Amino acid sequence: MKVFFSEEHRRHFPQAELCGGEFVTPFERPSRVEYVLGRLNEQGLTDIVAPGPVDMAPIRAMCDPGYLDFLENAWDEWKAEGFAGEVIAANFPARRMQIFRPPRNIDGKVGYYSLASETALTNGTWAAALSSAASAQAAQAHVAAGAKSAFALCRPPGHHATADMFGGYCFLNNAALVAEAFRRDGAGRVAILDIDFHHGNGTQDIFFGRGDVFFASLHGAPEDAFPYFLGYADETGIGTGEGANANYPMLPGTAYDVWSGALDTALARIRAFGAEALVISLGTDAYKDDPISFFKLDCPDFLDAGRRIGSLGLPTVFCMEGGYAIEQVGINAVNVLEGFLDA
Ligand code: 6XA
Ligand code: ZN
Repeated sequence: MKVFFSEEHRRHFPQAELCGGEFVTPFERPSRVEYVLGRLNEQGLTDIVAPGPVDMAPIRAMCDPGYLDFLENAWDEWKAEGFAGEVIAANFPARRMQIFRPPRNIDGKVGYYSLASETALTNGTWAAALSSAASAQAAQAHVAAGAKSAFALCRPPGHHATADMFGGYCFLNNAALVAEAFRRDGAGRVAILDIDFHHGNGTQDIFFGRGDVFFASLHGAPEDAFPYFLGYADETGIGTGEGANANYPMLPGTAYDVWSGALDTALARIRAFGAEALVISLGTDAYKDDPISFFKLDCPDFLDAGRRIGSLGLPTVFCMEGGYAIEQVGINAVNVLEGFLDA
């Protein structure tokens, strides 16, 4: 399996994450990918290449122009305002406020264009987000050209990003870009399966009204887990998208016996949907020792999950999402890939 990866990810390395009322070193940090690269090499998955330049047209087609302009210029505007720290949202359009009027001031704009305040934006964030999207685009192009699968080692991740909001460490929705690219390349129906611990609210939001892209997510129940305000089982799609969204929220302490049941149900739905291509949002934070999650999957479970995904026999692009148990992020991510290849 070919791997697409850009060193440009290093340009996104905020010093601060707001967590539990403190500023901590972000869980989503550059060293995560070193562990994945190390494990890929250890296991002989050594065909690792840098993507070509990002293709902006699909990003512009997916995202709100004001949002892209914000991402590109936020750092400069923040500095011009005289703020000393990193770009962090502190003000949000809440219930019964003007939720569709972007303010002029950057302090207001950052809240308008975000869904949470843990994620800081820095000088190199835009470049890193574009390089992450470029890896996803290159992986998709590789599979569209005939390869059976590819791994986009994306950083920063993407599944929380909507067409007009960042948050949950995500800026551009890589998995959604891959799904749209498959559609453009002629796949009539595409499925996205999100196995990250957190609900893929961004991906769901982008395709909620669409019947051609099926979205399924296995995640911590929204009553208990970030992003808290989306991811319930009764969110099934709207309009022509009705029936093309499937959420599998699960409770604290969920282990592989229950999780794999949800996986099998999601895979059966994808098969029944008639997907011609598959995108996997590959987070490994369902792992038992993940510092910010509450599922109980163990390393071999990721291998088995990969096998089950591989049994669909679909052209597949894996996009890296979360996973913060730093020593195991590589083992678990690569286990999914090896299981898939083994199926
Ligand atoms: C913020 C938690 C963000 C989780 C981001 C993530 N308190 N998403 O891993 O998959
Ligand atoms: Zn996650």
